[in-house]
Amino acid sequence: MISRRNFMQSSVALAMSMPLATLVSKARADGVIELRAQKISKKLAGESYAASQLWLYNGKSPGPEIRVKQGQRARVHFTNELDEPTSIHWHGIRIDNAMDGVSGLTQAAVPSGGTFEYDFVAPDAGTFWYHAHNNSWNQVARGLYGALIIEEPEPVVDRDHDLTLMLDDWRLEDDGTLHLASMGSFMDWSHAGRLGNWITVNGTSQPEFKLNAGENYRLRLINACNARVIQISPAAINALILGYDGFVFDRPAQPDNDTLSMAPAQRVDLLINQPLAGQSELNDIGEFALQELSGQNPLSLAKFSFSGARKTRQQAALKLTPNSIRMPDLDNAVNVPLIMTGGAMGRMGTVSYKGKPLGRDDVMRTKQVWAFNGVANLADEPLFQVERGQTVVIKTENKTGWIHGMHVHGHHFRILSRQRKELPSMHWRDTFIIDGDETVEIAFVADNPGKWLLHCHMLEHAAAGMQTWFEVV
Ligand SMILES: [Cu+2]
Repeated sequence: MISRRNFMQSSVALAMSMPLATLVSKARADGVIELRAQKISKKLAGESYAASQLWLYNGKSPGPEIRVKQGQRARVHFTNELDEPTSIHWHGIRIDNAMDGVSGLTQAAVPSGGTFEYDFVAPDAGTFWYHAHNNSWNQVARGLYGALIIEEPEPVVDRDHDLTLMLDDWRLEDDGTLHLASMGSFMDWSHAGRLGNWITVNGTSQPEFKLNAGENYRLRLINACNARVIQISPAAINALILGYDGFVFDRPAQPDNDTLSMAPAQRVDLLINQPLAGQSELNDIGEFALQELSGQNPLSLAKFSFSGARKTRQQAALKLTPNSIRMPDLDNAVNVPLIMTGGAMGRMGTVSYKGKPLGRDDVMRTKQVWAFNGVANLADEPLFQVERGQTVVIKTENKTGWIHGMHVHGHHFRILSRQRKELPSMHWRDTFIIDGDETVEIAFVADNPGKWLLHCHMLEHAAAGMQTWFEVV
């Protein structure tokens, strides 16, 4: 379905003039950034299609890109103009707990008409994002997200060469409107989550980026999909990898595999540098498409064309400065087992939900079909509680038949082992992929006090039971 739609769309999309980049937020004179969650009518699929009723920050899809220098204060005055409560989570930031934006855990949801002052300092530079964190499965699907870029004191590339690509898949009706009838469907919650049939990059379909040949560009890819694991091939576009989940490496790296998977909420920073077509033995393409490879047919996400005089790659050295973060002390770790169960064709065993056993008859009513360690959704007790500075190893065993993307709030971790696929364990992440029947171990220093969520970032899975929390005291 998706390939047909986006294929059909290509002729429409290319005829339109489209913004190439995300809109960057402008702070007020006092340095405060205004964000408003608003109900907006917007044409997602092109001018010849009907408009969708979306929920967007400042009326834009994606919301304004927020840029703050590393170590500097970010102040956001948030106003909720929706008809229901909401909150904002700053994804991947090792943030002050009170600012993490998880309604029901770190703050009360902001009521309709209410405001909230988000005020935090981001210790790490990199590619992050913000999104609604109350009924996220619904609010994010309707468009409540934007990029959050924490700038290095010394930028890796200048602003003209620093491109954000927020990727999202929307589920649209044939007339181009958001498919509302399937919002919250039990089918999605118990299977792969809400998958869309219409892919946008920075709110438009297949934008084209016109770049200078032979110069370094940083592409910040952010997967804002509710549930789709996006697959790309950095090698196919001669891209190097600069970092994952906001944390850059110490130098650009060759991709490990032909395809690179990005779970919902994961980010990948790429470096591209393309000589002119026919002018270099290195590569003979003057343009290429970044393709999404998870479906039956490759889909063009965005097109890049190169012009200018440079016949070879510019040799300007890139200076990458990795974020400073404490290494886990594996010899003195607290070990936490996390068993994932449930989902379609799976078993949950005996499950408790809100402190009571979940009977068979309750499943359809509560839509709780997934569990961590036999508990669906948040319980009164945390999964674990540790003292600040303690190294934690979480061994996650996925006993469901489904792939998941697990996100730890407030901390970055290292992946220690992965049974079936190689992942570069030497990199920091805030979200990890786990296949069906796979076991993944992660380790981190729990050095950020507060109550932190640990959940599947396939937002329907989280709503249907796949979330828990831990406490650092
Ligand atoms: Cu999941």
